[in-house]
Parts: sequence; structure tokens; C-alpha cells
Amino acid sequence: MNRNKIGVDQLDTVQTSNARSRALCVKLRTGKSIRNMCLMTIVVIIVTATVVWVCIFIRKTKNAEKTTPIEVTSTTTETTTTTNTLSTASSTTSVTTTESTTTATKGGITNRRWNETGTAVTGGNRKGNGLHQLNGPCIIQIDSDDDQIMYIVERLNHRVLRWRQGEKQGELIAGGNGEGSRLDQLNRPTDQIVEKSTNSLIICDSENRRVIRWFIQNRTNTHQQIILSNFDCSGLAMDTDGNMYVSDYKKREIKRWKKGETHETIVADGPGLGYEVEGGYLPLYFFVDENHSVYVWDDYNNRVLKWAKDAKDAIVVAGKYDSENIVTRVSGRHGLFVDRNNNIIYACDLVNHKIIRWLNGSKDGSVIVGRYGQGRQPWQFGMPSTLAFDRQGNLYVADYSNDRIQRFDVIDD
Ligand SMILES: *[C@@H]1O[C@H](CO)[C@@H](O)[C@H](O)[C@H]1NC(C)=O
Ligand SMILES: *[C@@H]1O[C@H](CO)[C@@H](O)[C@H](O)[C@H]1NC(C)=O
Ligand SMILES: *[C@@H]1O[C@H](CO)[C@@H](O)[C@H](O)[C@H]1NC(C)=O
Ligand SMILES: CC(=O)N[C@H]1CO[C@H](CO)[C@@H](O)[C@@H]1O
Repeated sequence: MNRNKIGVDQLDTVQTSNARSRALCVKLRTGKSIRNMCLMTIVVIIVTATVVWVCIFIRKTKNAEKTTPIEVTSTTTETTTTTNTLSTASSTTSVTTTESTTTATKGGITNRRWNETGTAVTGGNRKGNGLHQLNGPCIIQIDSDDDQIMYIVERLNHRVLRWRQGEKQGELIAGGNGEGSRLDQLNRPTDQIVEKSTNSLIICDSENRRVIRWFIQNRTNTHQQIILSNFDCSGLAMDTDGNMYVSDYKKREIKRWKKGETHETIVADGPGLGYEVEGGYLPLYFFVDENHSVYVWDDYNNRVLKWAKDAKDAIVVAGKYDSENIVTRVSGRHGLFVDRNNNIIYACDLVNHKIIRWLNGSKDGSVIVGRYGQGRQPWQFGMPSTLAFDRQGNLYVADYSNDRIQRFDVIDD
């Protein structure tokens, strides 16, 4: 079976050889969800979306052809070995089933289940740079006004597509002019913010070490604006007040720029935030909730940390997941999504190809989708890197090495 050049096979190869260090980082994203409950009451929950994503440090050689091989190195051997463990059929007895038997509330968000067979909403075409194709989609975001519209950041196509569900192809809205450092180019974008008020995208253009704004209507080189330069960004977020957050993965800091101000504040830092690996650094992704709390993976300690707004110190809000007797380090390469109102944390486990949920600040999470190991089947992933929800609660996942966006429909009991 032919696999794409940059993909699963390569990941496998690198994981086994463990040769040079490249880190793939994941990011996170937010989406917004609204649910209606009961006839008498309508509860509207709006979750503003943020994105985090995963970046990869790639060593490029001068001779590299147009496609630079990507190597993803697991930082621990545990993560490498769990991949196989997970694919055994016996591990499929569902955690979600257990949960669902204890729940009966129709549509209750903490009881929510998803069809574990996904649908490729971007068509599932072969890897490529056509508008009907994807290459290394690392970020999926749902439009805050129209949840049929998705924004897809493609790390390996150096572009951002806007794609309406049901359509055969996306629309190019940033990049797409090859890899490079010109103002009309991107080089391995890893995260973005959609800013509706200015109709622009703010993009973490990671290999160019800059944060750049692209005006959606105007993609000529006079309509981009460099917001930060010489900055090792990997993750981006904007809170409900329009303050911008950017992670610096080398300094292991998350900084906040208040709207309209040029002065920044460090809102999270410390040893839990990213770290150095041989030959590079892991990227730093995070999530900002509606209360302006910042959530970050503490990769070494296998947990999620939260800095409340203006807090000096973090608290631990989620721990490992091992409900299937899988004890794995939850890599920092995740999409994180926090449903604050319901106290639920969701994440992509990029290394183990699963989507995890922690209910109510539980120490142990459980798998909600992706219990069948790595692969290209509709119920499998190849490095899921971000997740988002639409208003109905359907789950969308950027399936990085499978070059597709998968939707998992919420199940109404
Ligand atoms: C899940 O999705 C598959 C494929 O679309 C479909 O055949 C199946 O009936 C769905 N299952 C449920 C419980 O909705
Ligand atoms: C968010 O802020 C509101 C208003 O201050 C507060 O009541 C609530 O407890 C906060 N939630 C969290 C999770 O911090
Ligand atoms: C969440 O945890 C708190 C504290 O342990 C508990 O009081 C509350 O009932 C829990 N909520 C749910 C929905 O489980
Ligand atoms: C939204 C926006 O900025 N639109 C501008 C795009 O560029 C044309 C021509 O340069 C302007 O007329 C638009 O106002």
C-alpha cells in the first residue's frame, strides 16, 4: 500500500530509528458550541475558539527537494511503544460505554458520545497542493458565525484554506505561494487566530519566526502586516477582550499583549512549559478560556496546568489517562480544548492517535475517539493535532498525517 511521503510511514521510521531530533508540535484550537436543552430552557453556551497546534522542527538541507522530509521524534520511549499496544482489538471495550451507562441525560454534555466512525469532510483526497487536497493540516477551526465554515492551517502547504462543508474544495485565504519568507509567503505555519473585526488572520509563521496578519480580502503583498518578528512562536490565542497571547517555545513563555498596547506581559512560564530536546525544542501550545485562564501541557509531568488570569502560579487541572491500562506520557503535542462551563478538557494525543476527555477536572481521562490505533480507516487517526466542535457538538479533528479533516457526529441517545 502506498503511503504518502510525509506521513505515517515516516513517523514510524523516525520513531524507531530515533535518530535526529525534530519535534512535531501540536496545537489547539477552539471552537464554539451552543446547545439547546429542553423545551422550557434554552441554555446557550458559547465557547470562543482558540487554536493551538503542533509544530515540527525540521532540519532542512540545501538539497532538499520541494518536500522536506519531516521527522517526528518521540521524546520518550513510552510514547513510541504505546502506539502498537493501542491497536489491539481487545482494548476497544469502550470507556465511553461505561460512561454512557451511567448517564442518561439526553444531550447532557458530560455524557456526550460521538460516533467513532468519522467522515472526511475535506474529501479525503490524496496529499497534494490542489485546493481539493491537504498536506499536513495542523489546525482546524470552526467559524464563529457560520459553523459550516472551517479554517484549515496546512503546515506543509504553507497556507490557510477556508472550506465550506459539503464543497469539493477550499478557498485559499493565506499563503499558498510556496515556502518562503516573502510577505506573501508562509513557512510552516503552526497556528492562527481569525479576527472577525478586521477580517484578518493572525498567523504564527513559525519557520519565519514571525507573527503576521493577513487580510482575507486582500492577499497581495501590500496587505500583510508583520506583528512580531524574531519571535519563536508556536501557539496563538485571543481572548474575549481581544488580547493576544503568543507562546515563545524557546523561552518557554506565554506572553499577552493587551488590545491596543505594545507592552507585553508574561502570563505563564516555568519548567512545565515546553522543553529542549536533542537538536531543538518542543513547541508550546496552549488554550485560553473565557475567563482568560491559560492552559498548558506539562509534558514531563504528564498533566495539564492552568494559570488563572494574572496568577503567578499554576494549578494542575488534568492528569494522565490510563483507563485502558495504557499508561502513556501525554505528549505536549496536543490540541487542547476546554469547556469551562462544564469543566471538561479535551485533547488530541498526537503520539497515540487518540482524542481524550477529562470530565470535571478528573485526574484520569478517557478516550472518546480513536481506540483502534494508527491508520487511515475512518475510525483511526494519523497524528491528530487539533480538535474543534460545531454548535451541535459534532467533533472535528485535523488528522495531520492522513491529510484530512474528520468529523465525528454526536450521538443523540
Ligand atoms: C456511525 O457512522 C457510520 C458511518 O457513517 C454509520 O454507518 C453508523 O450507523 C453510525 N452509528 C451511529 C450509532 O450513529
Ligand atoms: C470565571 O469567572 C466567573 C466570573 O468571575 C467566575 O464566577 C467563575 O467561577 C470563573 N470560572 C472559572 C472556571 O474560573
Ligand atoms: C465535579 O467535582 C466536584 C468536586 O469534586 C463535585 O462536587 C461535583 O459534583 C462534580 N460534578 C460533576 C458533574 O461530576
Ligand atoms: C477589506 C479590505 O481591506 N479591502 C480592500 C482590499 O483592497 C482594495 C484595493 O486595494 C481596497 O479597495 C479594499 O478596501
